Amino acid sequence: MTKFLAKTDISKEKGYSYLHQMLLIREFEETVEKLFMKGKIHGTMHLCIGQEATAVGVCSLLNQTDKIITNHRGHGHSIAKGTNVNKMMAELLGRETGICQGKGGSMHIADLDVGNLGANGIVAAGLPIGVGAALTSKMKELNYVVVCFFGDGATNEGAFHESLNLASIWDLPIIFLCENNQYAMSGRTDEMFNISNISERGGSYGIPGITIDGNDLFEVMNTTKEAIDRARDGKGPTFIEAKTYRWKGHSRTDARKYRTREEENYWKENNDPIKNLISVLKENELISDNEISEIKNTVKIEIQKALEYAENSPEPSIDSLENNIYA
Ligand SMILES: Cc1ncc(C[n+]2csc(CCOP(=O)(O)OP(=O)(O)O)c2C)c(N)n1
Ligand SMILES: [Mg+2]
Repeated sequence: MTKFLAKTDISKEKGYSYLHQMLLIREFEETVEKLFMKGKIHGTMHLCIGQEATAVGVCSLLNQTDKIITNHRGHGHSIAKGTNVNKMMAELLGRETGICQGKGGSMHIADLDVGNLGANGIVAAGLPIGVGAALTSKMKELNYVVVCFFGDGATNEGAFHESLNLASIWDLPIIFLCENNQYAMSGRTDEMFNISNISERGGSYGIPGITIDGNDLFEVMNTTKEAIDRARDGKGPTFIEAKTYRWKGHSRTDARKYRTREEENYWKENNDPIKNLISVLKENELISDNEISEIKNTVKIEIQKALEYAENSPEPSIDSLENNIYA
């Protein structure tokens, strides 16, 4: 799928900032993967390498008071919504300075100060929570919108269907953002669905559904912008299916026997969201090779500093073991 991206009229500063955010996410993910392989991070983790355009495209359009809720593959969404990378790194390394005091780990990163309602390890469980947050916004007239990120696999769960229906009948200010990365663990979407576009499911609930190239930052932004406007105008939810590709295995120890290396390379070479953005910025003379190298160096330093911050932080004390436990 070689893509030709349309000309855009974004400013140089904005282009620079989108690229910075996308490279920051990739550098974060590549770094935590290495740390994981060295045994420095416990539990499991799900990397979003190859899916950076959805996170950045959507979150760059949200205000601080708008909310996101994410799933198990949520590092990129959190970074794009403004969660501090030092605190995220400390969380992954189980340190007291982590965003959840080092007790939550990769699948529980939440940061209410920036409107990040958090990740969730239960597939599709974020959707009803997002619907609840959107209902609060409507009932209390808080005027924030909610974006709920989830995967293709989540759309075969009951919670997905219940959530879309409720959001629709109540005209809630929510955007359902499905990152269709072609796989749910080892299950290919073409084996798990008898429809070619999951967005068709929106129609069953009276919700506009649209399928887009999730690796094209500008397509993500244009579509999300319309959905946000609809939500803010009280016109209810939108269901966006962003087609993308999960570059890495599902989680830590996945040998990826269910797909070929050729398929992976095809996506990396032909539809890498970062390469796509760079080509648009260059086509429009909004960035030079020197500036790209400068951003790459900056993100390396930022993530290196995050790692130093985490490694120099203490582990949670035994005394804090029972803090924040409610049941
Ligand atoms: C209710 C539930 N069922 C199964 C699992 C195990 N599980 C974790 S992630 C995952 C696949 C999810 O696929 P998708 O929603 O497409 O997200 P992706 O991993 O591709 O980002 C499964 C089955 C779970 N965590 N929760
Ligand atoms: Mg998936």
